[in-house]
Amino acid sequence: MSTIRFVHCADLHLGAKFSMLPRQVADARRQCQLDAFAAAVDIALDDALPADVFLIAGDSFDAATPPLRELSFFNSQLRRLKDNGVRTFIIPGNHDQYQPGSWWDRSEPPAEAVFKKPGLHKHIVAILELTIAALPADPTKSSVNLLRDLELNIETDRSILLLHGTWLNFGRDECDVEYHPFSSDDLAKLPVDYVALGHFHGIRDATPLDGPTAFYPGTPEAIAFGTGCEDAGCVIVGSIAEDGNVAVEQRKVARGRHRRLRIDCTNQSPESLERLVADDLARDDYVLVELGGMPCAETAVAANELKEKLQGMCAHIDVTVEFNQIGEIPEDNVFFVKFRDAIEQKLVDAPEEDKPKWRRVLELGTVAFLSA
Ligand SMILES: [Mn+2]
Repeated sequence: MSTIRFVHCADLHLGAKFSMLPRQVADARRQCQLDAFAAAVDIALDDALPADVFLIAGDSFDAATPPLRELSFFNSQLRRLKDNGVRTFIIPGNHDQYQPGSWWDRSEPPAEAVFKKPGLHKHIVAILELTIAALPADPTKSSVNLLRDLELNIETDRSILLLHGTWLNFGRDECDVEYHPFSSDDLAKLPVDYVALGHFHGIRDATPLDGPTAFYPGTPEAIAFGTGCEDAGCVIVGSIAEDGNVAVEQRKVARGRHRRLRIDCTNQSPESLERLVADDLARDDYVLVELGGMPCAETAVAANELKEKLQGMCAHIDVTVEFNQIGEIPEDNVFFVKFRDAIEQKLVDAPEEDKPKWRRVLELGTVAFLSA
């Protein structure tokens, strides 16, 4: 008996729409998804440490009917694994859920096993003394905790469970859809060595205090801004030793990084605002900047030019501007207009070190006018 090596990925969401991005950028992101999946397969085929099994814990595709390009790419990567002796195990998720007659029935991915239908499945790989157990989702009963009354008997020395669902102890559902929820206590009771989870889009260690190692790898390539996607871009590479000892590490496969920056512009100068966004900007970043607060006039102008200024520094940047009230004082309020024009003139004339003070005067004065 030798050490078992595995690669665990989930939530590939191949063919995602990326509807928040312009069409060309969305196309490029879909290509990045395919590249990230191929990178995960490359890791499994690593000459020095090839994997024995490749696990996909749900949501291989973004939709129940995947686009043909994605479907054939997916199958070609599974073929690479199979041709090199790596056994692939797949469960559907809530996005690519199984229905009789769906593509899961029409397309036969070249995997060792696709666990499609609801219920407990067990697949023994005798040569590895390994059981792969799976609890594919039941779309008609997605609020049911599949672990609560589970009777799982394992007859081999080593075992892995595949499950797509919401880990309740994380505090919130990162995917907005609570799906086959379970708790850390449920995980702790499982008689397996490793739980290969899917559904959350960031990498999460769900290992209970006393129980099997359990991980969400997150999406290999981020598909949205927020909802865990800041921590996306990885797969889990792990091993189960002869004594059942499990070791895992995360491996980056993503090319791009999705980042959402929320900035209160109230006390920012144009320069400090630009620095806040630009400082840690990388070529392959997809960035959504949400500007709020109540900036001075100079910063408000700079905010509107931010996108143009920074778009060459990253793959894509979008800036939304939602400032409080400042524009809502009517221009026919002559006292306010006089005050504002006078302070803005001060801002132009004042030496650099005095400008923050005048910005503050403008802010406070505006607030005073607003509440008058
Ligand atoms: Mn999901």
